[in-house]
Amino acid sequence: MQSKTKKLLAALIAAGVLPAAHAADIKLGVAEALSGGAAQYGVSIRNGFQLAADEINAAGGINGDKIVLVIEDEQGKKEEAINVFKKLIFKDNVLMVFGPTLSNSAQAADPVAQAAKTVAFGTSNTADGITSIGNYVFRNSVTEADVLPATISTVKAKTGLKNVAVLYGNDDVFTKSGYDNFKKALEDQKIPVTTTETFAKGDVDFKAQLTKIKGTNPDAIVLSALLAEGAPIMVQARQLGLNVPVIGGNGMNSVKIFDLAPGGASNNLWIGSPWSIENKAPENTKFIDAYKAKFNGSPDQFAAQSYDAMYIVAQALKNTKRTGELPKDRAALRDALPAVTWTGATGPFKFRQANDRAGKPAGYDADQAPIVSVTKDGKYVI
Ligand code: 1QQ
Repeated sequence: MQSKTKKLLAALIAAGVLPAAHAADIKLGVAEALSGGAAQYGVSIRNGFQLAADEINAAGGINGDKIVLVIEDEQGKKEEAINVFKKLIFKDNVLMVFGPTLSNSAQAADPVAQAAKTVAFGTSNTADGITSIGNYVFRNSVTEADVLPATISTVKAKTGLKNVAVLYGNDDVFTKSGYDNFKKALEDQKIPVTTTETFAKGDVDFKAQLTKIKGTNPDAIVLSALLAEGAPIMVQARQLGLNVPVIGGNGMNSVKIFDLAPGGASNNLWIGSPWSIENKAPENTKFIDAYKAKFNGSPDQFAAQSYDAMYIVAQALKNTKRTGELPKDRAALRDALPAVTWTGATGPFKFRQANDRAGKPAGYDADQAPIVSVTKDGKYVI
């Protein structure tokens, strides 16, 4: 194109006369919780996507085509996740959808994408059964089933714990699945449970459960919670003098815990994750530096996973021929994804085929091993 014409086009786009998108732009949907309690995760996730998409575009995009993100707030609610998935898939005609933030929402919204033969790619869904929804469902988040046995065995080896009390949210797909997997890991590793207590989403006072737990004198508390409830649980446990290790799942793995449970209340929290801010691998250092420069704060596991997920999809897109026919292009992306391998902020990554309930091949899980760390004075220490 002549540079005069280019300048004119740019001026028309800047003035809003012409839309910025052109035929070759690649529209990807992002459906995350940007408001409500789950925004503790969703905002980091969105940041990770934006950072990676900007980097990919600055480096020439996908064989010259730009990635354009269509970002929607699903509020951490399953009904909203369904609405947003429908908008992105049927109105915005995105090539695929990233999200939603919570497994609770994914279980409700992913069937919409599966039925529309559009990839739903979760970067933070860790409950059992998500990828059994179908062959268009992918995730790079390491499941509770993979993380919790390693977390328990590490804490057992390092602290010599003999028994634990269990506390979990019984009305959320993720916290319930975390409980199921904790229970199984504790049985497998022959660790007795002194008591099992529950709470519900939105609860703010956990003193009754924690007092009961304290009465059983456990060596540690196993906690399956999201931050909105998990952080006040840690604060109230420490107030009651329960200073034993707390063993959490993916929901407790965020630097936000240091603000939400201040003054040492967050100390002695054990979690497992493939990602650590202390990992000095060059891919991770580059990610952490770029994130800090762009967002003026430290990244967490959730930002690292969405950042890597964007690069994983970019690799698949580089290996597919887009025709402009949406159903064909959506199917081609799905078919290209399983073979992608990528070394990013979370280290080397590949997919592992998951099965549906009848044992038939369905979607794809992350094939990555967790590293266990413990919080100490505002840091995760390995
Ligand atoms: C899930 C989770 C949460 C911690 C997401 C942020 O792992 O809901 O599956």
